[in-house]
Amino acid sequence: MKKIAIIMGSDSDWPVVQSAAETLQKLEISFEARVLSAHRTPLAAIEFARNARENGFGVIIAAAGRAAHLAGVLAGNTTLPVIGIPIGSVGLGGMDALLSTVQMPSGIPVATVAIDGASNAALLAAEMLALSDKRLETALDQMRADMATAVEKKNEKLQEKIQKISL
Ligand code: RP5
Repeated sequence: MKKIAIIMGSDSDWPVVQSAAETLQKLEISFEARVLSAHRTPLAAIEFARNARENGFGVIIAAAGRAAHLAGVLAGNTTLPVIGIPIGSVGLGGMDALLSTVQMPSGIPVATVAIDGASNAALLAAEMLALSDKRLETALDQMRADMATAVEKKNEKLQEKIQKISL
């Protein structure tokens, strides 16, 4: 199976990005995570994107905050799917990163998840790889089934609480 790249603009993004790594680990998907910046290390970011397919990656997840050009710069240098995670930060609360990541010009797509939506970025990347991987498709189906069971249990607990109030 192809690997997933998790690229972040700064190590300060890791507390949010960590849940993407955890989700990929749960699904037993190989990944590499590293810091690369569209502004502070632009040439290294471009080189990474240009070689990513040849280096065995299938999807790139790119997380950045503030003037978040990382996902767009990577997407402009590869035809692998790029998923952007806008990181929330003090000041504009992540709206800056959201707009910088999502408003791509025609021809260079970035699939943008919610502000700090790291876990969904990992799930979307997994769904892309699952197009050609039956084991992963089954694992994703199981994850959805577990989620539905958890919601049913929460609802049962809520009903018990409501019954106690009305007694
Ligand atoms: C962005 O600037 C990074 O992705 C990070 O979210 C933000 C702040 O970076 P640091 O100053 O914490 O390194 O490029």
